[in-house]
Amino acid sequence: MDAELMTAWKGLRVCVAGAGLSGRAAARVLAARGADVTLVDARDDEALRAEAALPGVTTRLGDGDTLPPETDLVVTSPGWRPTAPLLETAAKAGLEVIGEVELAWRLRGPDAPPWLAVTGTDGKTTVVRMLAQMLEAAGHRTIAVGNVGTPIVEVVAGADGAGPEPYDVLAVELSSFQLHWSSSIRPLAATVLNVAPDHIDWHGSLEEYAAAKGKIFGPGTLAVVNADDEWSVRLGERAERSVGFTLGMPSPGRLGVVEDLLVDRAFTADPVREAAELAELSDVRPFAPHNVANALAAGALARAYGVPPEAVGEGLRRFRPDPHRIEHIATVGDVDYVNDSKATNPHAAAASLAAFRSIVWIAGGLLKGADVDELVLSCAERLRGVVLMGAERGRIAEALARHAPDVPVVDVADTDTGAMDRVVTEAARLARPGDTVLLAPVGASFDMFAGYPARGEAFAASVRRLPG
Ligand code: UMA
Repeated sequence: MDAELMTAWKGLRVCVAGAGLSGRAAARVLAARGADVTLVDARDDEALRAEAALPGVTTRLGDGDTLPPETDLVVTSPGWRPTAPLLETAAKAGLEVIGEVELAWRLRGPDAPPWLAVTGTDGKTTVVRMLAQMLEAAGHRTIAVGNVGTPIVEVVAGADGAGPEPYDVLAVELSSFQLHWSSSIRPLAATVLNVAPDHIDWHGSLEEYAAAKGKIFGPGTLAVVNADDEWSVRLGERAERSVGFTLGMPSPGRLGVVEDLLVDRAFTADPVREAAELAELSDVRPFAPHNVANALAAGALARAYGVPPEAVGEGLRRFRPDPHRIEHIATVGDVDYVNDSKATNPHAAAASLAAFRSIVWIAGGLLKGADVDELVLSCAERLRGVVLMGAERGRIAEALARHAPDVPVVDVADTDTGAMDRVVTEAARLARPGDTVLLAPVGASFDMFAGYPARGEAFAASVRRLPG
């Protein structure tokens, strides 16, 4: 590790806001560099006290609002809104506020691996995981990090002096929150997969949300643009260099689909005359149009790093989709039960609803400020019925009353542990042979569950309890 980098943080008084995954990783790394770290969280309970007890770190739990006196720098967790009192106090005092991703970038040494970065409303986690498989298939040492679950600062700092750098390249998932708090990152190549309304309550408007995503294109970054998504194109226009991907026939400079093949006309020696075959459409799992776009985005980033076409295809075949994403649970009485608990915004739910012909739709949860009218309009004709659950189900009910007044709607107000059983029983009652009962909630799960995986598991368990 660079001596200058090791000393730059010594004695610096840093307030780390948030003692979750991201904050604890930042605090640990900063303390190891000799910074004077205070880790702050509004929460205070035994579990957090145990998790936040880190060597060389002062913790202050139970007060997330007050900025510790004599702070030089604030490193915030992604979930903290810019309007949080502590962050507003810091901003008023002229202090710099950065996120853990920005911190990771600043901690990179001269031999640090480059970043291939992914953001977008939907598909981010799938794309970094596909990308990691493609890179590995080409023999590169890599890991999927960031919003996918492993704080990037942990990985970047892991290389500190001790032994050789363990990775050649990182597949980095970045959320709009993380990008909001980043200012100097320069991925080698990066993509904005798509932008649709989500997290509006955090960012204030769709424009602000999109602008945060656009920060992924640092100076010199090769922008990988989704030619079929208006926002992705618009944000890519600001980048110095770009290539595109599309579900249609690719023109030179793009990856796309020709008959049943995924092809590359951007990274070949002569994109005007030459196309490279990357994979077959049937290599994309689960097979749905939006997932073909994901595969093309991952392929473009891999190709930008020099992965050969065959390894892109091999990586795609090795990729195993996560549960809770258009996951087929069971067929009961000729009705398919599908779990897409991960569909936590209208854009993701629309992609999911577009994949089935006749649907009993299970929806509800926390809508995060999103509007659902357009979504309901787009699927109204294919709805056999709807079962609503969770905190903001009333808003979905209103949209259904406006745009699909003839579709039967069952409202389940329960929030106890048996609620999902009642939801699934009602859905089974509405379904006819050949239908799909689809959990594509639109809303986040935290009103009733610990997260979308817990909601998906509850759904799967209830389906398995159905008679027959
Ligand atoms: N807190 C306060 N005051 C506040 C807000 C939060 O004290 O005003 C505290 C909470 O009590 C909690 C901590 O801050 O203890 C939470 O921090 P956080 O919500 O930022 O979550 P982390 O555990 O640090 O996890 C974060 C990401 N979470 C969010 O962006 C909300 C994780 O993404 C990510 O995997 C992790 O860092 C590692 O990089 C999760 C996520 O939901 C999966 N992401 C959103 C998404 O994908 O839609 C963006």
